Amino acid sequence: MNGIQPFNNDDPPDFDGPDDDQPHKPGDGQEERRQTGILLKPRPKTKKPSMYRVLLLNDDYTPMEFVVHVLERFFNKTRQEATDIMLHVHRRGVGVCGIYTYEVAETKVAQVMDFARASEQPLQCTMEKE
Ligand code: TYC
Repeated sequence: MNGIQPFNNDDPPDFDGPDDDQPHKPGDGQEERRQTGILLKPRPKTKKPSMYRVLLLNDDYTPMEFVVHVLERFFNKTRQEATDIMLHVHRRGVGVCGIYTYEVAETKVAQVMDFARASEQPLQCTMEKE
């Protein structure tokens, strides 16, 4: 197989006349009929969303237990996972809490920053495109 799927006879193609080879505008749904004259079965156009890493930054003041609590509460980590991530951030300066779509990542960052501020901790949380 060459990966090209012609329409079968149950699903007759509708030629739209002798000017079928006319140029067309991008996005008009005609892309699959260009050049070859072979009609390809149109696939629904789905796009994977871009993903974003939510990062915690180390500082010298925020208690380790507070960071572990943040990871459990906002990132649904177990105590062991949270401890591992916290220690990674403590030692390396930065670490990944989770990877989310833009809106979810943005919400997590805001939740952590609000909670840290309300708790008078300097903990910093940010996000970056994957
Ligand atoms: N370095 C902090 C301490 O020694 C602990 C800490 C870990 C702070 C991770 C922030 O994102 C952080 N108390």
